[in-house]
Amino acid sequence: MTDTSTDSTRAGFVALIGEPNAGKSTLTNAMVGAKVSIVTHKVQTTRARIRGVAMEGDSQIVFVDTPGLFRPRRHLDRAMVAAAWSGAADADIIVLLVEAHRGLTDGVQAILDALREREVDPSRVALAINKIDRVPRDKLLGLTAKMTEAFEFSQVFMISAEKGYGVDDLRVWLAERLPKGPWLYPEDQIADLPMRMIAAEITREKLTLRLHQELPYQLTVETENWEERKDGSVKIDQVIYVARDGHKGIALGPRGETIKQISMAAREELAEFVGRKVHLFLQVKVRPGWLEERERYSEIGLDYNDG
Ligand SMILES: Nc1nc2c(ncn2[C@@H]2O[C@H](COP(=O)(O)OP(=O)(O)OP(=O)(O)O)[C@@H](O)[C@H]2O)c(=O)[nH]1
Ligand SMILES: [Mg+2]
Repeated sequence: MTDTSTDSTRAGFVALIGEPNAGKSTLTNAMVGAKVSIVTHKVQTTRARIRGVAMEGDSQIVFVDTPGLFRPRRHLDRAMVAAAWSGAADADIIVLLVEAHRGLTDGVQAILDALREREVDPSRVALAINKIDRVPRDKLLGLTAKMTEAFEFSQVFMISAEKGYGVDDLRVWLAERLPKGPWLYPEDQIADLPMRMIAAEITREKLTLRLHQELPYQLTVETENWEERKDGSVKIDQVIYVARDGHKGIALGPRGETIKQISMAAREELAEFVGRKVHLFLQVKVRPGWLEERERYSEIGLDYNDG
């Protein structure tokens, strides 16, 4: 007897690419129906490829959230951009996200040029004009015309990842176009990032939301210890590495108020994520060279050599 589950099932990878802040992580979470990738109002939030798994009918869609594409300056930037392009290269379908209110920016044009340079087959590239809740309807027609003139997208979608508009249509369309084959993950799995990395990302989100200016870009979070306790709770120890002495004081805040607030916010979300009580212990360490350390990169899920 043949295994019927593989006869009708489809599965594959869909890479979400775009400029920083386009809404890739918001869309990933909307597709998965749970928060698997952190979101902030700041650019360059996502640092590595994050996979989120969504089911649509008989199709399993593995969304690959990627770091934003921009002109990199630092070592870390270059490794992030390389990770994004490699996510796109491995994908069955690429969805380019652009912001409705910003339109065809120089940054978007650079991405279109790069797609062509890399000889990516346009038939596997769709366009999603995101944040349509921010612009009047009539503006969208002009933008669509401009975008389709600039690149031969196989399909154009108008969505609001945040409000959920158009998200179902996009998911159905993607599901139908994935190759036939068995599912790649168990049906109930939603992400494939290790727990300790997700935990570090949650803390980094709270730091990014709370701290100002350059600091969030110059820190990294690592989960050092994860201990399941007999009473059912979890004890998590994390280290926040900052690049400069002065940054430590800012992260801690007066009388440690800032880090306390951050810790509370992170602990609350972690508890929700693991469904248990969480004891979170944060430590801030100054490590001037971390942006050039191979080991820090692999902790984030990046390849140091790509920098
Ligand atoms: N108004 C509006 N805001 C949105 C929408 N989608 C995302 N945002 C907001 O845009 C900001 C950036 O969203 P992210 O999902 O972090 O963007 P990203 O593309 O993953 O950004 P990077 O990881 O930095 O590349 C956040 O403040 C989101 O709340 C949308 O449909 N409408
Ligand atoms: Mg992101």
